Amino acid sequence: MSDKTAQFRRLLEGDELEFLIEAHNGISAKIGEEAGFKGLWAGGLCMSAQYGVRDSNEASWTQVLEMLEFMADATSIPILLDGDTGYGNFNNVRRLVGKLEQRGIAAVCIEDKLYPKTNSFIDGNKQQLAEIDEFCSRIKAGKDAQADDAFAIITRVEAFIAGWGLGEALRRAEAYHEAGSDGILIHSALITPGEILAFKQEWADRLPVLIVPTKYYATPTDVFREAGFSIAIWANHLLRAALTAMQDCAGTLVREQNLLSIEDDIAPVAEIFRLQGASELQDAEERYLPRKGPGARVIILAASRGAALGDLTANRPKTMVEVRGQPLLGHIVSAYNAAGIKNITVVRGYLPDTVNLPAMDYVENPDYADTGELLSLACALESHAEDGSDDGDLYVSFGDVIFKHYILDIVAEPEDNFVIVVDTDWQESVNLGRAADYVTCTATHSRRDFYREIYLEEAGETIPEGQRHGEWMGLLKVSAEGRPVLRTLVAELAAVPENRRAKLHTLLDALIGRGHRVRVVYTTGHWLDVDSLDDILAAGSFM
Ligand code: SPV
Ligand code: MG
Repeated sequence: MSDKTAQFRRLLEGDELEFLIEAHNGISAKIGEEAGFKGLWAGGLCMSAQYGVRDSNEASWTQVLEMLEFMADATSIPILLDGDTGYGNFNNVRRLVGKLEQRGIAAVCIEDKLYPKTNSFIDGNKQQLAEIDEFCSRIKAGKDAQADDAFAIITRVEAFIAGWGLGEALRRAEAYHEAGSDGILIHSALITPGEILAFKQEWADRLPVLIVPTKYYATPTDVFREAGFSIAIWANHLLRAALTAMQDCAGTLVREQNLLSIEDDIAPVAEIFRLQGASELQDAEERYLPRKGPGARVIILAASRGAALGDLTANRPKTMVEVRGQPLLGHIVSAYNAAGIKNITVVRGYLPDTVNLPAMDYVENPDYADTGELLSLACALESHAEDGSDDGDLYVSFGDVIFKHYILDIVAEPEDNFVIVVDTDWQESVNLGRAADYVTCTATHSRRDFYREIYLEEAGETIPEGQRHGEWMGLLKVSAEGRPVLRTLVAELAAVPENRRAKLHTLLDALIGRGHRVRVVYTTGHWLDVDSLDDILAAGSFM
């Protein structure tokens, strides 16, 4: 027995009058639960309306099922589905019951009409009722299909709606009772409760009775309580409240073309996040993505123009040149975001205002035109020094180097204080004729010895061909412990006038010179340094 079916049984069979509130999607279901309701009515009228279609089985039953799953996932109280006619005959009802149980729905209500039905308040007396025997076969098949004994099938008597009177209503209710129904929903379209009270008086307590007081809403609730009804369903009120609010808001915005007069009257965006449970995801990210630590940061060095790209960088720096509809910087940021790293600082220089992607920090290197990467890094580190948050890894990346996401996984793994990624396909860069940061390491790349820990011995553009073990792809990871070391060393190096135009391999060599170990992880390709128009074309197919 699931908890929700048991909860619904208690509402149905308890002595008190209980209430269900209509809900039509995940968020309205959650709102109903938070307000204090002990159960939800997934009404056909409002479920169809939220899809923008009529309550005439225009939405398929599986579309209803999909929405029910979101509602059940969002809440811990039972849901009674308004299952219309059961969407067909006995066979459709059995399948429906099985599927509802699978999706955590506690109960279903089926009404004694024919598929496709229409809403009871639209020409009710023209509506055709099902044959009693045929309807009973739907109930029996549904009851036989349920796996959980506590799952409830409520049967809805439409005799009053169709204008057939009390005798027919009682006759039908009795037949449905015998067929195995767990409760009777007696419906009426009158504005007074006469019909439902008459029914309840005759019916007494043979089965619990549910009502939908949409039309006879003026009736004091104590009248229902005293008559002994089991459940009153407020069947459409959340949707109606939402409609009025949405119409007011939309109308005001069309008229005023300004948000000021509505802002204080509508829920803040933070309320949407709260209802969605955004904070739970943030907690989970901390639990499941611990690797890079909450303080993981990225510095992207993107100050230079990239004059070799000609007109493409006349109005923006290289990092903002688009490849496949997104600037290079956007591709780089996406790779970090995908690894759960969102704290990103970009060092700008050339045309800084054009480097303006959202959700990151910017630092300027005003001397970008005659300084190198080392000085740009110094600018970023100085700005970071102020916030003192060295509690996660630091990644240093170039604004013109794009790479496959997995590169971040391989560089994240080693726990050394300094880790770089080295491409063993370094011959490629010789062919392209561009400057490259070659490296010599403690061992060459070997498939057989892939688990071996390899460290950097030297980095630079002038390492002779015979001593090159690969090309540094420009990615450096520094551990939380290594970050203060890095900051001190970069500040020291940046203060030396000869280092004004220094590239970052100067830093790697200085680290080794001071006795720090720089761990190397090898890769074969899977990154691209965008230096020329040919590279731009290559980048298109690379992404
Ligand atoms: C619904 O809410 O879809 C109902 C109740 O079936 S009524 O609209 O009153 O028919
Ligand atoms: Mg309905």
